[in-house]
Parts: sequence; structure tokens; C-alpha cells
Amino acid sequence: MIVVRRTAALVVVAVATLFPAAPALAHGAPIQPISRTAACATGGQQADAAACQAARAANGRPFGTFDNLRLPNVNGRDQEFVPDGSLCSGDLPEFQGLDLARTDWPTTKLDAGSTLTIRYRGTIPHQGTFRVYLTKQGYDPKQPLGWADLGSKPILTVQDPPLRAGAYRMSAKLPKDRTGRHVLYTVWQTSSTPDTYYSCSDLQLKAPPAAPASTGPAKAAAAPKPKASRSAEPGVVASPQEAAGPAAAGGPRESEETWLRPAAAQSDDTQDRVALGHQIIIAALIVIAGVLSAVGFQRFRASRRP
Ligand SMILES: [Cu+2]
Repeated sequence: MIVVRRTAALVVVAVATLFPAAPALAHGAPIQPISRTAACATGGQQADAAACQAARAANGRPFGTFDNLRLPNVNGRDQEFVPDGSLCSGDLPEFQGLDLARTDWPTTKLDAGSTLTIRYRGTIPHQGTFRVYLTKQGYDPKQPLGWADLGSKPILTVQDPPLRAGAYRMSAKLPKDRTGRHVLYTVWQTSSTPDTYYSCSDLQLKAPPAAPASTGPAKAAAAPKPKASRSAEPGVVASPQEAAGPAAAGGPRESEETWLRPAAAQSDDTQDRVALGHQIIIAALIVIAGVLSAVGFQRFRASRRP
């Protein structure tokens, strides 16, 4: 039996060596409003944009994958780990081109004071908290983005928003007093991994239309709010279209499943499941081989006993 136990121990060691705890392969980035990573990084949707080309040129090395802009063990000390001027890259060399101070980054146009729906592509779900900041009025896009440009308080903080059709959904009320070019800065501090994710989404904010009948019910009717969120958590989106499912939403929204597929393919949920299946099969084969060799060795020893 000693031989069997030794063999079993060997098998355990072999399996542990070949299949260490599944590494966190991928992660996420905002696709609405589109972030610089989701637009420009490897697998990005607008890699041909002039700003993205300039970012690649400035990067000086291969770009990281769009969903992989993360730092370990920050634990909320963002400003200690991410210096001024490096907010959009998280100070990671493979993303440094995203820090360029330019006015032509892929941009989302929105009305000041409106409710913004954020979709944060989650290529692998994690638990955690999103903190969303918006640059203060007077932010100059021609200067490097610093912490002082962001309001001291996030405009939205949400823990574990729902993940639907591959994206976390959140809604944020945009302040009325921001117009022109701004940056929405999203921090995803995960709790199920050591990582914190950073991203810049560029916005062009239009002053809200002067509404003569801007009182009470008339206004509410003109700008319907998203219906009560399912989780009853502030900032969590469950708009009527989304509640009705992607098919009812129409337009590009329903093609969410294809968002940022190519570079994410390695880390796509389905791919992970396939990879896990392969690992299980290989591990099972190793165990079977180990058991068979143990049994064979036992028999061999038995046959040699007088
Ligand atoms: Cu991850």
C-alpha cells in the first residue's frame, strides 16, 4: 500500500504543478461610454482612430489587451499607485500611450445633467466596487490628466452591479455644470481578486437644453428615468429596453455579445470553459495513468514474492 500512497502523492504533485490555481486571465473595461482601452488597446473597437494610432506610436512597445489595465494590491490607495499624468494608463508601461493629452480620443456625446448608462464589459466577472469620477469644469484636455482634475468625490459608487449580456450595468447622473470635453474616470476595485482596474472614457458634454416648462411633472415626462432597478441599489440600471432583453433594445446595443471579441477570445468565458474542460480531461488521464501504474507495480511486486 505504501507504493500506492506514494504514487497517489506523486499524482497530486504532478496535477498541482501542471494546473496551478486558474490565473485571472481577463477582466474588463467600459464600452459605454467607450474607454480609451476599449477603443485603442489590443482588441479595441476603434484602433484606426488617429488618437489610437498616436497612442500606439507613443507606447513604444506592444499595447496591452483592452480588458487588462489593472494593478494588484492597491486596496483603495489609487493616488499612491497611479501618479498624476498616468491616470489613463494606470502607470502601466504597456498602456502609456493612453495618457497622451489629446482632444481627438474616441468620444461619447452626452447632455449635461442627463442620466448616463454605463456598460462595463466584464470578460471575466469579478466581485467589487465601481467608483466613477468626472473631471471638474475647467478641465483642459490639452494638459495631462491629474487627480486634481477629478472631483474629490465620485459621481457614482456601486458595488456588484448586475452583469448582463457580458457587461456590468450602472447609471450615473451627470452634473449639470459640466460642459465641453471631459473625462469619465472609472475605477473598479475588485474584491474577489487583488486587482483594481482603471479607465478613461472621453465625453463631450452639451449644456442641457433650456426647458421653458422645466417644472415638476412636465420635466419628468420629457425625460423618463430608468424604471426602478431590480436590485433597488442606487446607480444600478434596469431601463425598460434592457429589462425587455437585448432583442427589444435594437440597434448596436443588441450586438453586445460581439463587443470586443477578437482580443478577448483568449479570456472569453466560453473559451475559459473549454480550457477548463481540457484541463479536467488531462488531469483525469494523469490520475488514471497513476492508478494503473501503481496497480501494475503492486502486481509486479506480488508476482516476485515467493
Ligand atoms: Cu480579472
